[in-house]
Amino acid sequence: MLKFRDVDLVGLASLLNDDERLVRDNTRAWVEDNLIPIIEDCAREGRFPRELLPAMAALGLFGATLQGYGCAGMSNVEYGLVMQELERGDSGLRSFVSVQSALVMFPIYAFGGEEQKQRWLPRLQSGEVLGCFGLTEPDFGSNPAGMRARARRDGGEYILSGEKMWITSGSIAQLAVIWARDDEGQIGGFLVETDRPGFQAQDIHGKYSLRASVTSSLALHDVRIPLGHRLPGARGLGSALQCLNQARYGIGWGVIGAAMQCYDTALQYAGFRRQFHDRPIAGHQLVQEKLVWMANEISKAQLLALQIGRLKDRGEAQPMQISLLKRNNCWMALETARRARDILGANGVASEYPVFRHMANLESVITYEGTHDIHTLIIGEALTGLAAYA
Ligand code: TGC
Ligand code: FAD
Repeated sequence: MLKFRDVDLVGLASLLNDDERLVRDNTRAWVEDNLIPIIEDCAREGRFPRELLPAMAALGLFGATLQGYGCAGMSNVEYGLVMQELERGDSGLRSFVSVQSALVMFPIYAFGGEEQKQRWLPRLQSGEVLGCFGLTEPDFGSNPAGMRARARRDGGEYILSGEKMWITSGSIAQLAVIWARDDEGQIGGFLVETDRPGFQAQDIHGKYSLRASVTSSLALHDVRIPLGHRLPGARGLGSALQCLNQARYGIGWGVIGAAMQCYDTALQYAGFRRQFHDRPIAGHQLVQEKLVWMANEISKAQLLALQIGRLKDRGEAQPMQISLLKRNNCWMALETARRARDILGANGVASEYPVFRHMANLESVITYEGTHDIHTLIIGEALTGLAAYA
């Protein structure tokens, strides 16, 4: 296995403070020692490395940006660097952390009552409870506003019914944040323990992507929950989309890690692989063009992520800017992985190198949390004032 060398052409490290560098280095060391040695086997076997969760909780990786309730209270830039290092290992483990933190703990923190926060946040932080986020349905992916899931009121309870599809961690979660329409037609967020009668989770098998991550479909057959399980501050689809802002931000950093790993692998490989007159392929102009493209785009992506992170830490990041980050960086990472795979020739399709796994993972990452084209339309709407979805 090739030893990773940092990718920093623009002196990004000099723009980070001591705490940020420390968080990055600690996470990097943990990923090197614990995730990278096992991840190829996990991906091949389609196994989520659950045994890593206690150590990740101890490192403060769950709900890392939240204050109190046992959470680490990291800045958004520190959190971004954590996501970068995790995804350098694998997008699947980063996905798990995104969901647990941004899509389960964040809505409870932002929209929950104090009793809900006290009950769930410390247990989610410690990894005792795992969560999932159910927004997408079989017929409503890019357009969640069309959702059919219902929460009917019946005395002191809600009765939830409907289907959710492509749900990360669905079958391993003890708690599901389910988005559904109430009797007035308003979309709300509901906390559903997954052992309640009528709740079913089934894993989606046969994925060629994110193989080390659990993805499930959920069926809710008249699942009864107390009225107090509704998130009181979640009002309408906008609240679900606010959670997506948090997750999309983390993805924008995470994919830089996958790209850095692919680029560095290709650079090292090109240095020792010789073709034509015993010349390293790195000495061929066309190979250099690919390496330069990757290094150039990674550098721009790093600066974009850091700037959006600084804005977020000041409470100034706009959803459109987060779309810019998610759209650009996922595209950059996927294109980097494809070029790296090309440079590795036949070895690019082998599991001896991490490139193909990253490339396949990134096909999901560019699709979930809003596809590339949906983010184009979000940015287009912000620029022109005209929505072009329909
Ligand atoms: P629209 O009318 O534009 O908006 C409805 C309300 O929401 C507000 N809003 C936002 N608020 C906060 N943050 C945002 N990013 C927001 N975007 C919109 C908006 O102001 C409005 O508020 P109000 O008060 O006026 O009601 O809604 P629309 O139905 O036209 O949809 C717009 C669109 C297409 C952008 C949205 O539906 C969208 O983003 N679609 C993409 C769906 C998506 O990203 N799904 C992700 C599912 S979760 C997932 O993939 C997890 S992967 C997990 C892993 O990492 O493993
Ligand atoms: P569609 O919406 O059917 O889109 C198909 C194609 O049509 C895309 O190219 C899209 O860009 C294009 N398209 C759609 N509408 C328009 C338009 N108006 N204009 C132009 N082009 C358009 N969801 C959750 O709720 N929770 C999760 O935990 C979760 N985890 C996931 C994990 C994985 C591995 C994957 C792959 C998905 C996950 N998702 C999750 C679902 C994900 O958010 C959706 O797949 C995504 O939002 C796209 O929806 P779709 O797959 O239904 O595609």
